[in-house]
Amino acid sequence: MGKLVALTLLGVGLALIGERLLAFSNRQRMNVSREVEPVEPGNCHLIEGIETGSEDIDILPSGLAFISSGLKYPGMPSFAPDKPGEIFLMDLNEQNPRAQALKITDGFDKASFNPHGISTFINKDHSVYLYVVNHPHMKSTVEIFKFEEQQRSLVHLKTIKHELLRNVNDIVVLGPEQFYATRDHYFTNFFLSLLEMVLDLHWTYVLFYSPQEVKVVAQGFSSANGITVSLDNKYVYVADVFAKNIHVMKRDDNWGLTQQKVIQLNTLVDNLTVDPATGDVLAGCHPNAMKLLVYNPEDPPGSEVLRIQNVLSKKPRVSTVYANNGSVLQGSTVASMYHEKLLIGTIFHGVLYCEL
Ligand SMILES: *[C@@H]1O[C@H](CO)[C@@H](O)[C@H](O)[C@H]1NC(C)=O
Ligand SMILES: *[C@@H]1O[C@H](CO)[C@@H](O)[C@H](O)[C@H]1NC(C)=O
Ligand SMILES: CC(=O)N[C@H]1CO[C@H](CO)[C@@H](O)[C@@H]1O
Ligand SMILES: [Ca+2]
Ligand SMILES: [Ca+2]
Repeated sequence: MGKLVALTLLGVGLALIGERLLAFSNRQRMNVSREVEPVEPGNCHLIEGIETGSEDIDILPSGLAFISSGLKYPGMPSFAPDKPGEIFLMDLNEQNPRAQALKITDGFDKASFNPHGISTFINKDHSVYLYVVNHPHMKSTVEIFKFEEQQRSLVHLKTIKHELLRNVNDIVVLGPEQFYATRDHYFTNFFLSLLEMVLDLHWTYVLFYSPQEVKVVAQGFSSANGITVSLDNKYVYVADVFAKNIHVMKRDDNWGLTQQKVIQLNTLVDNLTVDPATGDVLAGCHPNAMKLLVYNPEDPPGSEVLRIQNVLSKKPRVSTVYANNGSVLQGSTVASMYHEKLLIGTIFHGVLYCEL
């Protein structure tokens, strides 16, 4: 009898998985058939020297931009699977900004460097720290570097590991060794994580980390991805890529987060940044995620950047800043502004520079 029940349950389970697999493609959760209407703001060109991804970008108030490049991520294409990742620097004050790879000082395992989300933090004494989500051997750590501007180098200070810091996508640093991080899938095993995606389990979360305390502060995301804070540091914005939305959450004194609202979009939202001039949220998006999962150079994944104005109001306004079918830029993940200059990053392709 026990076996019969188990078999029945297994059958029901398999049927359920089949149904969800069908639903997955049918309901166009991945926006399978979506075509992209091109939108180009002003003058744009690809930056020379970055050809293997620019997954995350963070720009300092001074106009220096950090770009994380060379991500190797299960299920995603990579144009240089054997090349370690790098952090590039661009000075957006220059007439013709160029990208330069930052030297990383000895004592850090550069061969397995696999940088993902990044976040800068400026200390009271004006020192600049770069926090980098790293996936050495497909694990997740957070690396803390001190940025030496004169030497154009990164000095490795510390590796943070924690039981809850798994499958980390992005971080936003708010104090010395104090940050929020997103976990973008629950299972570490690739097959189980695919199953998780198909079943849409909503088991991912946002974590708060400090040396004293580590805790889950928001959960129930389909796939929590980009994370950033408002200019006044009072609100945290979290992109749920498969749910195609942005969660606006209010911070409390104990680093807890309370959801204020969800801004629903029609596209898969990846990384978020805030325009320092206006407070608007800029979202790097995947207009057609299936083209990312099944990569075809003849019909590559496109790129899309949205601007969300009046995020906290009843009616936030969403407009398209950039859109391309992949002929110029493939698989955008992030957009970051400095004055009238815009950088758009990608998972595995180039980085686009635009003067608006
Ligand atoms: C893309 O996804 C959204 C939300 O799921 C849906 O409303 C829209 O119809 C889809 N568009 C296409 C062209 O698949
Ligand atoms: C993308 O758009 C360009 C022009 O905007 C067009 O020439 C090209 O055929 C399009 N590519 C695909 C794959 O649709
Ligand atoms: C910094 C950051 O969150 N980057 C992410 C941008 O989106 C891509 C695609 O999901 C992620 O892989 C990156 O981690
Ligand atoms: Ca980031
Ligand atoms: Ca991301």
